[in-house]
Amino acid sequence: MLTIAVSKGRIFEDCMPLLEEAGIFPIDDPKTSRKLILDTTRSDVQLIIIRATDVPTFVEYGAADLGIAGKDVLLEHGAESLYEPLDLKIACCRLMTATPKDLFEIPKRVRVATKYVKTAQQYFASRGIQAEIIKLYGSMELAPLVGLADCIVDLVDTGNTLKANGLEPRDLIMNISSRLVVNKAAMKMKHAEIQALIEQFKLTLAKRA
Ligand code: PRT
Ligand code: MG
Repeated sequence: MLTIAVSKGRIFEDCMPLLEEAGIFPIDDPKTSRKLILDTTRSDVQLIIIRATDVPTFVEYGAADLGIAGKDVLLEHGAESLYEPLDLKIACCRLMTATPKDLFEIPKRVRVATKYVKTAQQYFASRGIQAEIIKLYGSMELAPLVGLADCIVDLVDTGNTLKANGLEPRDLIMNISSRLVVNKAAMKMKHAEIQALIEQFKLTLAKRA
């Protein structure tokens, strides 16, 4: 049995076509079902539905053999504990700094609100900027509006969320996409099955390119 960990939001939407090309259709509709373990049309594959940020944890501990997670989430988790064999090129966006529109110069000692603490720390350190990082779990855009921070680090897709809050994107930290991750022990123990799945995903991705 192969267990694949996926999250319910935008990654699920984007990864379904990939899974379907590999013959993996969930039997219950994840949109309406409350089940957290979904059987699929392949009797040797099940899906578990978890929070996006929990995917690397389940895969690291072997509770799932494989997972699909955003590079943003993987960077924060620390990648050493997982194999990352494939960039699935789905759920793409950019990790960026953003500030209020009328802020012309970022202060020498900048306060940054973000849920990406590690990545932000590394980014500002690499640029020699002294940053005080304030960890938030959501609604980062609010922080500069109420004086909690000068700047945020967040994901940007269309830019509409920033715009609606009087912010603008400044520097690109990294292009983000979702990756296939694999538990290290499973990669050895279930090598043939996992490799076959990776090859199938590669084929689908090649057809798209
Ligand atoms: O379940 P939970 O809410 O805890 O997890 P989650 O919010 O991380 O899940 P989800 O489904 O929202 O995001 C999962 C993954 O999708 C992320 O880890 C990213 O890798 C990827 N992704 C791609 C995005 C976006 N695009 C994106 N635009 N994740 C979030 N956003 C948010 C962004 O944080 C901001 O609030 O959308 C807003 C900006 O969008 P625009 O279009 O207004 O710029
Ligand atoms: Mg979300």
